[in-house]
Amino acid sequence: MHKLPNLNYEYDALEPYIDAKTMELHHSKHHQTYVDKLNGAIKGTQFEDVPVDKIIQQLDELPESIRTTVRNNGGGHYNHSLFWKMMSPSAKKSPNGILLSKIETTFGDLEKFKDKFSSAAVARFGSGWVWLTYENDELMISSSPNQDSVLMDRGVTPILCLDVWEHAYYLKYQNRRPEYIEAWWQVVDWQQVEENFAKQIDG
Ligand code: MN3
Repeated sequence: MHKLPNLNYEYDALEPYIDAKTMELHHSKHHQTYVDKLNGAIKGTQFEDVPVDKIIQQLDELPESIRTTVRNNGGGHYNHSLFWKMMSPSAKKSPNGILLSKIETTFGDLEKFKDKFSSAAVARFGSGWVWLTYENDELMISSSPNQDSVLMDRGVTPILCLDVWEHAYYLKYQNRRPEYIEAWWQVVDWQQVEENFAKQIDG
């Protein structure tokens, strides 16, 4: 049985950047629904006890009748579980060390990196996610539709991710996705991003 992970902070902790009502609905309703639907789909199959990151990398092995449900809801569970951890009210405001130097050699500087990542987030049509990954010794920005991910597509664990589904911002920002993205940078926990990056260069 997959379970909704607890947040490391209260629903109102990311105010004013991400409002409490959005956080509550996003976590306790949207994410919970992905978990419930995933559990419902794999109940009684051999995949019942397989970790979600493994399931979404072997979608082709699932019975066709549940494949799309697991893709969408397993993807949703995996993506949101990462996303919550990359935000914090006491966020470290910027990266340093190896990650910062890699950002500088790849994108010029931190601001240019943020601009490029934000542009990818604005450009993602409809619902989806934006990713920072480390692939073939290079930092890379990409995006995916729906609840797909770089893990699902290419077996790569994201270093940083951003949810650009309307449910992530509509209550506070309505159709103003760029404002949501700008605010979100204020709560990105660079400590966590550095840890995610360190795991990639070690592995
Ligand atoms: Mn979401």
